[in-house]
Amino acid sequence: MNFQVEYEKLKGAFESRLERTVSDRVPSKLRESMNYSLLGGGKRLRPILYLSVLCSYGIVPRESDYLFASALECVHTYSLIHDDLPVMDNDDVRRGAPTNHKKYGEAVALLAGDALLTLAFELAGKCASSDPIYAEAAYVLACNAGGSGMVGGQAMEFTCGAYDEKTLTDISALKTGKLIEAAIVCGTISADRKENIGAWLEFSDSFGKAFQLCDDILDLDNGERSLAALLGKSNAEKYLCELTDRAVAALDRTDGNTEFLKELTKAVLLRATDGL
Ligand code: GRG
Repeated sequence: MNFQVEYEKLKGAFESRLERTVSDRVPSKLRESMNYSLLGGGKRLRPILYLSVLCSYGIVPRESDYLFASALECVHTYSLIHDDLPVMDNDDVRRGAPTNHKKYGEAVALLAGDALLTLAFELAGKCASSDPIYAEAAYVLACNAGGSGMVGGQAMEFTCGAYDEKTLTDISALKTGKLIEAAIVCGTISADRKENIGAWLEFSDSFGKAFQLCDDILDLDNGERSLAALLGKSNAEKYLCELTDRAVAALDRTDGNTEFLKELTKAVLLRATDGL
């Protein structure tokens, strides 16, 4: 298996569907703003994790799986647009280009985020109406994205006051970890392999922690509060390698063919040193 070839193939198959996700009925400025962020690059990590869980059990993703994968990417994209707004992180650049509000203004960017979040559940609902197995996946996505998941983590970051190791770990488990967990758990549900959920949750726990740590290490020069800054670069890198090993070991317990996921895990998590 050539990892890079397989990754580009899966990403390409996903993106060709994603291009058709935002309806022509959406008013043109709003549609442009939604597509600007939705189709403006990114690793497509959460959809690829979801689809790879299915593939690990020899399942060829159905059109409804691409729809569900798009729902995950819509939630991720909305979170980035809102996170960049002046009232949150106030960032001007994302993925090397102006942030959504810099290009379209704050009102349109806010609404593009709202519309993408709503679209995610329109897509998940469409999947559930074609096959009831997706109803549970939609429920998991909602739980992990909302106040007790990703949004809750973002809220904690703004309100917690103290930034010790435990608090930073708790914030990242929600803010970053919960959407990654949703991708993996929803893949397990759609594959009808809930008997393997324990191993997938272990994978997701280590992957989520390592993903945030890797992002922190890449961001160390920006002087932001983070676990990597607290641990120091070399300890953070050591811990990142440990978490990556744990994630890869968990994949061996899933009862699937996880060669691709192992390569993906190493490429994504060790990009602080290697690059993807
Ligand atoms: C609900 C407003 C709101 C925010 C939720 C996810 C989030 C919290 C904020 C986004 C900012 C951020 C840096 C989160 C940490 C997780 C992370 C590294 C996100 C970037 O994800 P990638 O690397 O992005 O998958 P690409 O560009 O590849 O899609």
